[in-house]
Amino acid sequence: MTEPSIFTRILSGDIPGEIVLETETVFAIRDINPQAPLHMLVIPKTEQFRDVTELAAGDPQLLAEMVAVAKRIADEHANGEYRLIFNNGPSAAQSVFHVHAHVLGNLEENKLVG
Ligand code: D5M
Repeated sequence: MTEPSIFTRILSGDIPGEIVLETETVFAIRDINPQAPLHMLVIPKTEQFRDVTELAAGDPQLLAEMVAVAKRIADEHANGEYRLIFNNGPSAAQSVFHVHAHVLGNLEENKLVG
């Protein structure tokens, strides 16, 4: 059996992490290395999808749920506007192969990261 991902370990309470929002199918945490004043990760509870390409093909409804949760985060922690980033593959800076969306907000004008 493969090891649970770092995100699954946070969800199960195996390692510390503040879950800021949770639905039946997804949860959100603050990124440990924030790249913007608001930087959260929206993560499906299942780790069966490595990246958004697999997720979109395998469970588009779950992808839609991730986007809805990203919007809720932006409404609660920013002004409703947000950047949504999926890194796909090691050469595109993906380091955790349990699909997750980066939600960035409260960016200063003309200072967009990445
Ligand atoms: O994004 C993986 C992201 O996961 C990266 O921005 C750091 C974040 N990370 C890693 N470990 C933790 C813990 N323990 N808490 C919160 N955030 C974490 P990627 O797109 O795969 O590069």
